[in-house]
Amino acid sequence: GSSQALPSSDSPALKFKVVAVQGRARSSRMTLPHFTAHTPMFMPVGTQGSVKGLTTLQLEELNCHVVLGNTYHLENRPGSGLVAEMGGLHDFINWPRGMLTDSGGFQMVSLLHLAEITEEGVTFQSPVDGSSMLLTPEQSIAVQNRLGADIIMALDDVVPTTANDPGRFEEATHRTTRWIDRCIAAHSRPLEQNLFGIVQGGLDTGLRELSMQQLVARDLPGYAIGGLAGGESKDDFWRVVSQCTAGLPPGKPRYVMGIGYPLDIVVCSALGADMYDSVYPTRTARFGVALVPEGVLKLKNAANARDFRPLDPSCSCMVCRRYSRAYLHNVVTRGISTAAILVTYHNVAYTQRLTREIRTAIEEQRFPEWVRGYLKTMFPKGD
Ligand code: PRF
Ligand code: ZN
Repeated sequence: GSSQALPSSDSPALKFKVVAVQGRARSSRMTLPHFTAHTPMFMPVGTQGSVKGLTTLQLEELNCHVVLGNTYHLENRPGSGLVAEMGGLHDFINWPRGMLTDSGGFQMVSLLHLAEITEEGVTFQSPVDGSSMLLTPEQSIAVQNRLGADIIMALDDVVPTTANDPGRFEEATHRTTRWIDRCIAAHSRPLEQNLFGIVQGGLDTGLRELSMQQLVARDLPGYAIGGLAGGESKDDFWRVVSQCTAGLPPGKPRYVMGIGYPLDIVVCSALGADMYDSVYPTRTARFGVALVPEGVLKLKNAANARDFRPLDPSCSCMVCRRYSRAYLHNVVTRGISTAAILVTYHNVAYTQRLTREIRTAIEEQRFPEWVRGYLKTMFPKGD
């Protein structure tokens, strides 16, 4: 309600100000060195330094506030040394707004077959030439300091939630805490870059609580909730997000890593989360799948061949204003490279509109009604 004081924080390189609260959901402004982002926000992923299918001019046109890069991939090619010589990631890719780099922690899971984890760090076998790269907390931060993103992520020990090994989750939780201290000590640009800690602990309430307490005690500019979106049940996922958003400081940004399904963005925002990233909207576009208010539209389906409507009649993006489903079906099924570009453009427009609507609904104190409308469109039969 309007009577309660709105939470905020003032870190050297990040000012966070909640501007409206409804229930546990909040809308906020996050001032970073390169841009003031509005949250809840979705950050498209440009693992290698560019969002596949989109130019940075298009990302600006789509009003994206922050894009993601990845330490492990960028260090492999072209290398943080070269990026630093080019003036840092912002200048290298010519993106004037916010950037966030992930630490490489997640690649322990996504590239598990190439990774070996010890107390020292993670050793990756290069998929390019077979050589090995040791990514320690110190190395990850040094690379991220050279890349120069507004937000950099701690190296965490990530265990897939589907692993059936309580001992391993406990080890990873404590190691993530030991590594955050090595990350903090290694961070050489705290006045220009914000180091976020990542809560781990799998699906265990006690481990999550411990991880949170230890990170919050370090008084970082922001916190991420890691280790989710890896195949756990929705009930487990929502329970852990709910526990973490309730336990993290109200005046600091909360980032749920790896979240990109529109429904998850809505639910996590209702639980008080602020930031999301995922390859889902852009990757699914390259498979010819468009995000629409009713769910997804598979452009390969023959039913689209004679459908003259736009992808989403309620979307005002460049693609929906200019092209029909019939045309998009044609370019998708024939594998024309424009297809991926057009569907990616729409899907990013969709996620940006979704988060903008969430923010506006919270600011206008009609978020519950907005959620009901959203669910009614996506699940018309009430299932
Ligand atoms: N840690 C890091 N990056 C991530 C995750 C994580 O836990 C996830 C969630 N599984 C996505 N990206 N460093
Ligand atoms: Zn559109």
